[in-house]
Amino acid sequence: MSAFRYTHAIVCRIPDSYKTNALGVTSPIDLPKARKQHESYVAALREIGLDVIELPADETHPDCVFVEDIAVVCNGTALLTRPAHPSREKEVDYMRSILKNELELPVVEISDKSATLEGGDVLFTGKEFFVGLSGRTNQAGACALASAFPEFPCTPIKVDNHLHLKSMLTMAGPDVICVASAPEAKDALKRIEREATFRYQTLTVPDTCAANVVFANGVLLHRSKNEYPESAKIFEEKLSHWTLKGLDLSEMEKAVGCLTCCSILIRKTRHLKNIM
Ligand code: CIR
Repeated sequence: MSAFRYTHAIVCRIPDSYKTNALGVTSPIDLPKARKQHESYVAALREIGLDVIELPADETHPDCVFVEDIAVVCNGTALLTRPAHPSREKEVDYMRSILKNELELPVVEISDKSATLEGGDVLFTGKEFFVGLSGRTNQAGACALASAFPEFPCTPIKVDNHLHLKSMLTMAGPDVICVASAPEAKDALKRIEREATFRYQTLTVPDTCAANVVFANGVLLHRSKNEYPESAKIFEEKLSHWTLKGLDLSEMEKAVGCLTCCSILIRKTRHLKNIM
């Protein structure tokens, strides 16, 4: 359980350039609505007791709201990633200063210039890492993750037809993987189950975007009943032992974003490394 206890979150406000220049936009973004949805997301993080660090909107980086991709923070260490897309490469510069100066975390950087790694491909179960090999993360990136966190097993998982591994599956509680019912998601889950060091229960939801949830401090943030009624019903039926909070995120989804992508969750303790 301690793996899903957090003290801080980093989020980033949405720039105007998000509407016109975010990557992978599928339909026109309603910017005021996007900002409202983001405000509700941030409020939900505050409600669960997190100290939220809100970075200012960065007009030069249209995708800056998707902070998850820029750093992986686990067990008292922050790993700065190497985003695959040139328009996102420099997002690490500001993040580096926040992690070092504001959060005073030890920051690890990836020296291998051939490596690409984005946080959306990094699934931490509390006991081990699975890292998606996708269009955004390569083998060298997966190796960099493994060497930054040598205390945990780290297994690469091939990602088909999706931006990231966590576009299809995420943790919905300790030892519970929430997975979409789509064939590629089921294939990714099979690969995970075959290679895993530990055993997990699974919860399947019909809507792929709804399989991306945030579990923190005993609260499950999931996509709202309004957006994905069938999946929301499953959360209500199967996970009623947690506090559930449904959120709208349609305007982030239009740029291939999801719930986990909008924050980096951090547990800060006085110790450099935690005993998990
Ligand atoms: C991108 O293509 O980089 C953004 N438009 C979406 C990033 C979503 N990130 C995530 O799922 N972790």
